[in-house]
Amino acid sequence: MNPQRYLVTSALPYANGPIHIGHVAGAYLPADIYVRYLRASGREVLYICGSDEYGTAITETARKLGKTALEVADQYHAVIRDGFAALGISFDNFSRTSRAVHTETAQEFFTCLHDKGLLHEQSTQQLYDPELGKFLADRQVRGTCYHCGDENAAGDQCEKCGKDIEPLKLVNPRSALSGATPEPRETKHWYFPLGDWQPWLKDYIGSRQGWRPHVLGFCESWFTEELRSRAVTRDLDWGIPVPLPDHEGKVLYVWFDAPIGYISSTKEWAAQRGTPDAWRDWWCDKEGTKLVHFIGKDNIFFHALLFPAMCEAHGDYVVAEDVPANEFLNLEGQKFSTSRNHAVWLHEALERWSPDDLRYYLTTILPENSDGDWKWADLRERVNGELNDNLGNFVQRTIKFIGQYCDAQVPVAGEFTPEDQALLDTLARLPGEVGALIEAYEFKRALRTVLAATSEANGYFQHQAPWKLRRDDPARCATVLHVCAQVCAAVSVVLGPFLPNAQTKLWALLNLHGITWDQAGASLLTAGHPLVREPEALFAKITDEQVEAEAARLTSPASPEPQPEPEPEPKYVTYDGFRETQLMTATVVAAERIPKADKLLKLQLDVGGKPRQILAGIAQHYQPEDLVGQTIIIVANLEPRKLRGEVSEGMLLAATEDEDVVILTTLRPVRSGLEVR
Ligand code: B3M
Ligand code: ZN
Repeated sequence: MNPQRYLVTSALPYANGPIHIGHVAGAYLPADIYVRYLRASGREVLYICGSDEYGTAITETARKLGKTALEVADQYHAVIRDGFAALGISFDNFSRTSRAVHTETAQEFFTCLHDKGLLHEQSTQQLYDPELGKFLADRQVRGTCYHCGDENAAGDQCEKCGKDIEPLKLVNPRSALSGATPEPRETKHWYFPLGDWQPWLKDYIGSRQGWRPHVLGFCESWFTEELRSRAVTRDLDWGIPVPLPDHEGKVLYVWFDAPIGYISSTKEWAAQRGTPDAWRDWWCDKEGTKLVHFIGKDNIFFHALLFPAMCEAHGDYVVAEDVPANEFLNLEGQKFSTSRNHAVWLHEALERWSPDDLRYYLTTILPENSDGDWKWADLRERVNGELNDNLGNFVQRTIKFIGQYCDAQVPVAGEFTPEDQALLDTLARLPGEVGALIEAYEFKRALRTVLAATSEANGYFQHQAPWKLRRDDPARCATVLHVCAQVCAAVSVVLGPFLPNAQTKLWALLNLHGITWDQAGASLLTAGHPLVREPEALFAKITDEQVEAEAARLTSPASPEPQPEPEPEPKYVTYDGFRETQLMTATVVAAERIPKADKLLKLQLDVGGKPRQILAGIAQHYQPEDLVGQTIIIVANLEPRKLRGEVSEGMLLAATEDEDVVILTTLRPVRSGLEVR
């Protein structure tokens, strides 16, 4: 396809909470790199997003926080929008599905399918809360899972065993809203018969080029059975009203209206710039528009199957050329978890980190074809080693050198040696190579290619040693610096999509601006071009303390937002399991501090006549002499461990609160070696 214009979308985030860097890695940063590159190469691009404000996730949050759904959406729409702006995600428009333009667009879409006879109405049984007098959404029902027996399964999915749930089959169902026992009642809904579109979908997906294997595999797995009809309406009070008479209390299903949000956000953009019809150029020119949806892998079904089929059924709209879904990002080896505060919230991270550091590290670990893992220590290593020591250092030393010894002007080049030429050839290839990788959605490799060029350039600088040439062969020195300056210029262009702030800074140092992608391979700086004399560093190094503070944050109980906490599950040990732990009384015979270990005390114990040594982290709470003669309780069959070169054969029991530690003892003196149970 040789498109006239690129219409790029990122999944509309649910406005029921802040977004974390896992979301950013999935649907936003890759799309932003893509559109920034397209714009730099002179393509016509529109980058569309907005917040997804309907659905039971929002009403649930609102209920728990005692707010209205719109209040919740207002709050998080702003948090999310500002976070994206601070990270430099360059949407052309960021709308909201609660706006009138979206209501109209989604209702028009529904009416079109309805009037063409492409939806059918069906009666079904649904659980009804008799106390509240309303139908319950699947996730507003809880009960016992008929797969695994867990008593707290939600009506759409069991969190315990992960299996899908049909709410009517739940054992002992209860309303999550009122606690009442819901009863099945008949209700009518409109269905989109996805199965009718299956042959078309197979052709559609079969004829696309270059889709990621995991996306194709996912779609093919859906085709092994007939696609079932999907209800596109719901009995809820928060959503877009079904635009038909006699349908009070019914709204459009959130996954029906949300992708239409891409269209309504484009309409809003067109109206805001005073060309209200311009949205049609993007959505209705099927030959000229290349539509690309950036999403996380959990949204593949909706973007690769449901929405294309909906658009095809509607008839007026372009369908996606590609859906480069990303896999998931983990955090320090574990899944992101809102309830455990195991997350890095975008708006918070931006208070402590530069957008470029976040963007750089995130790009190096994008989960393009397999899951990725965010590790703070890894971020430090990459930012320090790659951004600072490789890229930043090269730019800095080149501009500084020219500032000091060439009066801050790009020097005149003599004849190029094969080494010069090799590096200039790398530069000439750079925009083409990086651009091709970006167009193939290989953002990680694209960024690596940029860094490989600066790494080559660092080697060149080191090997040519301009600081020696300056005295021995000034003309040669000038040529080398000329080449190095060209490296800085070329890099400043290809770096832009990844690190827009660094690009702005670097352009200021180089006294350049507005260079397009295609110009980047040629020589961008002529002899005599003025540079900044004393360049400021492009990046700053990250300290161990910064990384440690992040690690501490992850384990700290303070949750950044009033996230509703799920009830903690009791963790039972079996009776026998407990009996395996041998607790015993012991008498402290001697105690001493351990040199260089300011927390540990070494205790010599008597346990039923047998000597035993344990180490305990209590040195800041007890004087050794106060412990001698005391009866304490120990775990007697704990695997021996070596701490600070000393063996510890067990552990004493103590109650802890914050910093305080109180050793457990017995109400009256007893002999040592007694079993405690
Ligand atoms: N809000 C789900 C999500 O954020 C959903 C995406 C809508 S895209 C049209 O994962
Ligand atoms: Zn289950």
